Amino acid sequence: MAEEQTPKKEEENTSNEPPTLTGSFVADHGQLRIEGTKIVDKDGEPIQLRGMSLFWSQWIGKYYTAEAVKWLKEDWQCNVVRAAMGVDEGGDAYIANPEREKQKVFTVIDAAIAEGVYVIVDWHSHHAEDYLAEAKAFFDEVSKKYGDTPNIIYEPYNEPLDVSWTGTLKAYHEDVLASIRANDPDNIVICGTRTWSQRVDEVIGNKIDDPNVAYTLHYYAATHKQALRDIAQQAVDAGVPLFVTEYGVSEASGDGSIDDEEANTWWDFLDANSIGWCNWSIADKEELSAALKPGASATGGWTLDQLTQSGTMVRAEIKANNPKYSD
Ligand code: IDC
Repeated sequence: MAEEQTPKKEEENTSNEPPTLTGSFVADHGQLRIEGTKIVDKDGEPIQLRGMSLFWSQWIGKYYTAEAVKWLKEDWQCNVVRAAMGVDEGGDAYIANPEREKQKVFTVIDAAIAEGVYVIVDWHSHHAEDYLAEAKAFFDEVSKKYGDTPNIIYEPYNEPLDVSWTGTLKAYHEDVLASIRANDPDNIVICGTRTWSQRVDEVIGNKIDDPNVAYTLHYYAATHKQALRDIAQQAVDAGVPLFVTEYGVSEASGDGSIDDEEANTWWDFLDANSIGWCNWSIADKEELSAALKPGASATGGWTLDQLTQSGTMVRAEIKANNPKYSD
């Protein structure tokens, strides 16, 4: 499997290249919903989204541009992007500067709609239960503004720490979900679980009562391996729909080392279960999980030598699997 999945170099990839489609991915697939453990499109066909997560908006917000999203769709063939809006970290994120951070997210959403790709709106916090009122107001506004487009996917809590699902997290998600559902009856909401969104098994028998809720599984391939896949498989087997809104091919620190073999084992696992994903991250920070080398332009147009090892691997994986649409 891993061999088959290794994408060919671009210049060699001529005869097997899938045809270039016209229109856009969202024009073709439209309103998404959850059926069983899978995300299906407007025709009930399972679809697997693959794309990129942007970095914490307050720290590397420069890639929250229409041009970067356009490049990710055209050159990388992403069919989903994730806006990771920093909430509380560092003292200068959404809580301190709501208008500024919100506008970055709106820019990305507008671009995703224009490009016909799906967009995950992520409340990027490790302490979201401390900001429930702010989360409700934010998701109320986003769902009022964009809830009638099929592009939007909501992620109300990036990564809870050691917080109980039954005691705290489920209620948090239900509260935010109610704000969303008042405006948007059907778009998918993806909920985080305990221990950096790894304990999807704790949802078994205790799912949120809404047909279009999925649960986030986060992994970093050089740290999290078969034991975490076993947890994920257990959840899927028990009927819990999963989406990997964030993963890295590096260690969980976002740096350290890259594990190419585990990265491929994870991709095979996700493909086998039709689980969509976004990779961490579109950033030009000097760390191994960053896709771009320092100084890469805020408006896309990245040459292959401006991509890091991770960026090169992930772009190839996306291009080998996602359909290509013309400009
Ligand atoms: C990391 C960044 C790193 C930054 C750190 C701050 O890569 O540069 O210093 O955040 O906390 C996650 C988080 C994500 C992390 C990433 C890598 O969702 O915010 O980004 N990671 O550590 N969960 C597991 C790993």
